Amino acid sequence: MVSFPARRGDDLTNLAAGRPVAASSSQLFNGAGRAVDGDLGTRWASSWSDNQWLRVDLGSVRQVGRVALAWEAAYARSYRVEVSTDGATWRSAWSTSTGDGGTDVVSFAPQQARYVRMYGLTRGTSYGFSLWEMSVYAQ
Ligand SMILES: [Ca+2]
Repeated sequence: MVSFPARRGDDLTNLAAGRPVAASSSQLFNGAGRAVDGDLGTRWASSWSDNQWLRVDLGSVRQVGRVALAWEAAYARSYRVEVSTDGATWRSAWSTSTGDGGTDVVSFAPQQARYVRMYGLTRGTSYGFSLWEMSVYAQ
């Protein structure tokens, strides 16, 4: 887990809360929307294969500088946090190949983006990728 303490005056609004989401795959009863419903008891889960993603649409281009990912037991070993202004061209804002589950709070140089996605490259278990919640912040 990597964490950066917030400072007084920081905007702590979760830009992903309740926003439209899409995923490369979802399990029945564990749809993509469950990763942004603000409930740490509901989750998104992908099919049981590598290279799966979950994308949130912030609604407009915003400053994005921090993403929190609360992994269920089915975590990602390697994944990227990617951002896009148009949903078509993506750039990596942060990545790891040593993911160990739990909650990852990742910070990076703030950038302008409308879409943010978790791109799971390899799984930590034989199951899929599963997130209780993914939240996005300006900084
Ligand atoms: Ca949830």
